[in-house]
Amino acid sequence: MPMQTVRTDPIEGQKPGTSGLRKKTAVFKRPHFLENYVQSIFDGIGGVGGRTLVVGGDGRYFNDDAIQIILRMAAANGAARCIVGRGGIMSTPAVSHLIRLRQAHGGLILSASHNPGGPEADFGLKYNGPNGGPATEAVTDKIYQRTQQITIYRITASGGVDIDTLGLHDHQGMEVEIVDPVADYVALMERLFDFDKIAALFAGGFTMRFDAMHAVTGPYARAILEERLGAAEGTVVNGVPSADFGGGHPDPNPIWAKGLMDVMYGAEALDFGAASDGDGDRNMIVGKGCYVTPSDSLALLTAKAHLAPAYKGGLAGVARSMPTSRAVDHVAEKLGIGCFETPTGWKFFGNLLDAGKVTLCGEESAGTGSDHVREKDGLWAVLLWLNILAESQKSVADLLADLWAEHGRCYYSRHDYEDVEAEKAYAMMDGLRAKLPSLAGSEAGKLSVEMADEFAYHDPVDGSHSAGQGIRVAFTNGARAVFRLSGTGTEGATIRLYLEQMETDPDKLAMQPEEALADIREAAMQLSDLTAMTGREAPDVIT
Ligand code: VG1
Ligand code: CO
Repeated sequence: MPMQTVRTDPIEGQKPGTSGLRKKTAVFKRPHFLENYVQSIFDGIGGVGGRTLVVGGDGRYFNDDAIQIILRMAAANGAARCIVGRGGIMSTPAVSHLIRLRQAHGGLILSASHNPGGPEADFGLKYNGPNGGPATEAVTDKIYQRTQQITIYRITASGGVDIDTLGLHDHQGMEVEIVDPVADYVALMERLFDFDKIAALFAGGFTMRFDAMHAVTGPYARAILEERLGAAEGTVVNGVPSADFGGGHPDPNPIWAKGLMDVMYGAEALDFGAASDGDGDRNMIVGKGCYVTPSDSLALLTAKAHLAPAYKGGLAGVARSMPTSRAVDHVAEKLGIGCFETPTGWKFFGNLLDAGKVTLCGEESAGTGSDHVREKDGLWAVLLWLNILAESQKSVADLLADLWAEHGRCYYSRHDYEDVEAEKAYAMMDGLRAKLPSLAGSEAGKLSVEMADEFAYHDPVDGSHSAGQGIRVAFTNGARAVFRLSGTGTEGATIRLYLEQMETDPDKLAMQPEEALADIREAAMQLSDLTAMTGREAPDVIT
């Protein structure tokens, strides 16, 4: 078999503890860079000989070329089969589902998620394991070790695979199966939700817009919302995956999905709006004149999931990432189910889902999901919302008002300070860390600190320990501030400051979030000395 073993040098690998590797596209295109990382993944997971892998990406620039390299390397490393989405397209949740459905050994997802794409922007690659979820800490550590030691990689000498034609192909002894990336996913959604009820909602004149942000969910959303559920043609906008996402950030939040926000807050507002990110695992939900924070969305879905067939028997428990607001905690308590607080990132949810301890999970960054796959799932969240809207016959605003009346309202906002000089960001975090032991009982602005610590997680399923997962400061009035550094950026450091204020006074449930969060913001700025430490007066992005 024509095969090459190429000598190479170690690469700047993924940071330990992160899932996947994100870099500037130009870095990924450097000679041997992608190859080194792919070989490190193959070595880190104990080889791919005789195994089946799922491969797909979000369609960003370099997707096609990268898939060809991965297929040639999988063949040279002795893989039995690669299952590839037609045209190289597959959303992250669809990959997760296919790994499980086909009992594959794992999957490679080509995406930098919500980061922009194109020759000047970002590219990424992540490995998901046999349960369909992001690689565990132990596996990512092994992959990282390999990136530091690698000396050779294996690749077939030449030839490409036609990834646009459905069916079985051969690539130098390895089977390449090209599948419709949408079909199996649609079948799964159909099993979870009451499609007839949702179709009846649309037939009754319910209007919506789904903004696919020129990313991977376009084909999925068209197939489900327009073709299957009968939503009006044109419901899905920006529905064709483009190599640079139309020049934008495929990040479903009020800043980057401003067009959708303008419609939903305008004179011609529709009943429901939603958006998804680059690789289809995130969601944004907005009602008529009513943006739903991801933390509130998780709380509402937890309260109402029983209205959808898949969850009618109730939930085993819920989990949220630490910076996600505590809104869901109150719902879980009333329901009498477990509520877990995990570090940021989906891999921690995987263990809880596998162990049957939780059914729903969510993050403040607009990721929500359930035990149907081992990833967050943007369209799934949209469909669960639609199922709840169809069953309850209430508007988004009414559902939220009910939630707040019953459980209180957790005002919430995330402030991102992007591309901060890394040393300055670390120094600010170090400064806060040093203060932690003496904070409880002290005053900050108008507030008093109740508790302050650096979050560490002990995994109740596999016993692993993850330290240094963000600094949290809780105040006596129900406010909380969390500081952490992003693990997904490709330039400098991004400081994320998460602010929340629980409010149960019925007269204070309709404030502007900025107003409700003014005191906690002031306290957080004072405690961290952020402006003096970083030179930043204001955040770059507020969501
Ligand atoms: C961000 C989000 C986090 C999410 C991660 C991956 O991480 O805050 O909640 O799990 O992206 O999401 P960070 O470290 O930059 O805060 V995705 O949609 O990129 O797979
Ligand atoms: Co994503």
